[in-house]
Amino acid sequence: MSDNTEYVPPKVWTWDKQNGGKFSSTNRPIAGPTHEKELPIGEHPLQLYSLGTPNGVKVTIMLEELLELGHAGAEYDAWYIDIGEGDQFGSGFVDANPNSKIPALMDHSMDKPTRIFESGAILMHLAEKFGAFLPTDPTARTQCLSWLFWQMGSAPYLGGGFGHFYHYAPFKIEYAIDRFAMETKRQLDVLNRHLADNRYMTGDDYSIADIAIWPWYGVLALGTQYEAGEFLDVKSYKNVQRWTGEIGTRPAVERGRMINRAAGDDNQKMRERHGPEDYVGKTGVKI
Ligand SMILES: N[C@@H](CCC(=O)N[C@@H](CS)C(=O)NCC(=O)O)C(=O)O
Repeated sequence: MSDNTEYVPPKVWTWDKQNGGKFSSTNRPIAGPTHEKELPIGEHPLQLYSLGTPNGVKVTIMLEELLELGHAGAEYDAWYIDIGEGDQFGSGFVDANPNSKIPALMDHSMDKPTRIFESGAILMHLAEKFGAFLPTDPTARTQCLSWLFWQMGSAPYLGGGFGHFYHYAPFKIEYAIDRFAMETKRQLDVLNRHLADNRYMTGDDYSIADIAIWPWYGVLALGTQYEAGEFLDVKSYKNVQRWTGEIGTRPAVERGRMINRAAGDDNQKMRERHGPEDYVGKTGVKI
């Protein structure tokens, strides 16, 4: 292993320089708004402020799944939050999520407009509101919530750990890549073993556990995330591959993945979403 011993941390860390990484122009060590900016509000009760990243896509897949089931009350407006430009630090967004991270949901159908932040909390809120994708049987429910919270705790090692140091960091640090590749592969093996005996994360029924895990680990298994498919040998996780393929072809998943995306093929992305008519002309979309 290469030896990287040049840096000696000072007694007290201070924010006196940018670290040169991809997110260095917006990352900062303090919370709160940097500027005044109200959030737009559309006509539907559910207003989503998000971006087409794995954490954002969890929520758009959930909303599309609810619409697919016929829950008209799940109609929503999805607004584009450009985290590269610092939109998450606008005053309106900070009111919706004091943690300044997408996704944030405002539910205007409650007694008073209510903010929900953290993608896991948003999935639970929607599942309970519409009585869908969260088992009611107490045993199945605990399993579903265990996997949901597993995702919340695990994905930062994949994204903030492996993805950051393998893909985004301005230089490669062998120690960091080894540490997080090891943990990411361990997590893939956790999923692979579980999916050997379970069609979905909670057994026979598709649930918010799958909806939370797929945008991270399913997309990783497709091989494109962080351009790390070969490096992590994702094809060897056969049960994850089977589950990834099955979920990836669900119409709601195909639609949910397009929303709040700015990059890529025009036929497979939309910056904002305000109604089903927005999908007209998009490749492969079934409404
Ligand atoms: N635990 C949060 C994580 C949300 C998160 O990390 N969002 C990222 C994009 S995927 C973000 O908004 N980053 C902006 C920033 O850190 O300034 C959740 O699940 O909602």
